[in-house]
Amino acid sequence: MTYRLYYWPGLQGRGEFVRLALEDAGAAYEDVARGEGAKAIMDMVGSAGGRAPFAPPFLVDGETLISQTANILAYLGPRLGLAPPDEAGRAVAAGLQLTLADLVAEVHDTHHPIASSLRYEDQREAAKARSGDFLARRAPKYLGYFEKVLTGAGGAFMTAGGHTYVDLSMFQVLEGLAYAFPRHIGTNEGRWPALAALRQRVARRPRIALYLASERRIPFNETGIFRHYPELDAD
Ligand SMILES: N[C@@H](CCC(=O)N[C@@H](CS)C(=O)NCC(=O)O)C(=O)O
Repeated sequence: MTYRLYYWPGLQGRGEFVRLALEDAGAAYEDVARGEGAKAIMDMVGSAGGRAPFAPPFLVDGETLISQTANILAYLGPRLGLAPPDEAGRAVAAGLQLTLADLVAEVHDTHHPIASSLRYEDQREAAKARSGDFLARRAPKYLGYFEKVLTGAGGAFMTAGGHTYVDLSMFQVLEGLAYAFPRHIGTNEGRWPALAALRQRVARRPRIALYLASERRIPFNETGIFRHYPELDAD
């Protein structure tokens, strides 16, 4: 069965968390809107009636339509061999993924603190204030937390017992932060050595390394969640 992933074409965005899981597992999937355009998303939403998702990403698996990034990963994890084997472990993984989703939402708000519907240029001053607080307080709080989780789980994986979709998402967040805030991450990454090692470990996974070097990996850009605006970066 080929999974059908629906996400805006041209950006990594939240769709990337799902792509990384599918790629790491070597799963057959179609990145529908990259082939058919964004209209495919609208068409699917329009035809789904009461099952319509609020926003992409969403995944279609046969007759099943699943929305919300963390929920998609909770669904895919066991099917792709990327989840803890027991229910309690899967609940822990889901909690971590939802915490990553909270962080991702805060990253989005560094460049769009007032409204998603406004251009960045129209909220630049507020974005500077928001980014300053994010880098001074929120990013270290989240990263310090994930470092503690990682070391508490043995240092190699985010959940005890092995590699899961949470490791892939953690990798993506670290990559994204390094893209968006290179000065800040460059100055501070020594504070989170276990996370730095996880980032390298995931990048070296054979299917991930191939994916990252392929055209399927859309480069980070200023339409995604992790955007590089030099004026928002700080030591
Ligand atoms: N909590 C949702 C957020 C989904 C979301 O915000 N999707 C964005 C693209 S990354 C979108 O298209 N939003 C449209 C909207 O909120 O109106 C998730 O994690 O999947």
